[in-house]
Amino acid sequence: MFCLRLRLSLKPGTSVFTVKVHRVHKLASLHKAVTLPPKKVQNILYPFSSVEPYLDRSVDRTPFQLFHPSLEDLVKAEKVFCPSPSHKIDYFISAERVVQIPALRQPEVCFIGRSNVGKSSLIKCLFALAPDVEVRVSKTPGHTKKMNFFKVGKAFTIVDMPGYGYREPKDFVEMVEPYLYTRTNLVRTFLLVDGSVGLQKADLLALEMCEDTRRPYVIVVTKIDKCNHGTLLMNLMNLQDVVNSQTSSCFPQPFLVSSHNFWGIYLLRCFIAHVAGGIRLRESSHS
Ligand SMILES: Nc1nc2c(ncn2[C@@H]2O[C@H](COP(=O)(O)OP(=O)(O)OP(=O)(O)O)[C@@H](O)[C@H]2O)c(=O)[nH]1
Ligand SMILES: [Mg+2]
Repeated sequence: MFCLRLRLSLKPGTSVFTVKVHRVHKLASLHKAVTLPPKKVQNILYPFSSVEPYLDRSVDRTPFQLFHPSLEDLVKAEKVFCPSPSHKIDYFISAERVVQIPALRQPEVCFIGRSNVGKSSLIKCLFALAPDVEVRVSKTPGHTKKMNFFKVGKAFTIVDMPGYGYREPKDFVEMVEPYLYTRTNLVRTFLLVDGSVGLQKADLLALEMCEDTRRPYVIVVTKIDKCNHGTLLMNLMNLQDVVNSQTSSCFPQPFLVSSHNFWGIYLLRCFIAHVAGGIRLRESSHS
């Protein structure tokens, strides 16, 4: 049911074999996460529950819990992110222009956001059960320069985009906009916003661009481990105001994540597997 914990790759060509060990993070899989104390399990699986008690009674909680799959569904979704010989998870291609990307029949999801918001880290975390997949992360903003495609078996493709804002590629718009507007198999765009700093001017422009495409998109709030509950809630409420008043294609529920401690990763895997991987969830799980 769950992946092997270690994978060894032997590099021939040298007199002594080099053994490369790719460790699977201890929280990569749900079966470890659910052994934590119950409150922690609740917060790691459904991170909104960690800030919900601090919300004013008058605030409607419904939009934050529209997608609330069962543990059984989360386990089902996790299998989609678990590689096997017949279900390989791997880097596919990088491109600077949409015309360079082969047309694919399987659905695609992409991750956009400011440089340094945590796009590559999030994808790496989603792929934590496939530690051989190389997703490059860096402290330096503007690290990802091209659109990087990763295949999840024959189920779907995930695209890691370069960031906008500080140190963005000078042809960012020429690279990303045509993709967002014309890629026919794109089923969801995930717009990442840093939860510790909230919506920035550049994010509002990105939001506008997503609205313009008239395609469904979802907001992911990153780095929730980095700030206190008060700051996170204030940024979250401001975000909800903008979503309510300025958007029509945005899914009303923001997904809260931390790639450093795996909060929200299982829920996001489940949402992606639901919208792109074709898994069927129990009736009550989804909006
Ligand atoms: N505290 C904290 N730091 C994070 C988290 N996710 C990413 N980071 C850090 O943020 C920095 C940028 O992460 P990346 O994943 O490379 O960001 P990116 O959005 O892909 O950046 P570009 O490719 O430059 O656009 C790295 O130092 C990460 O370790 C998180 O959930 N919590
Ligand atoms: Mg990146």
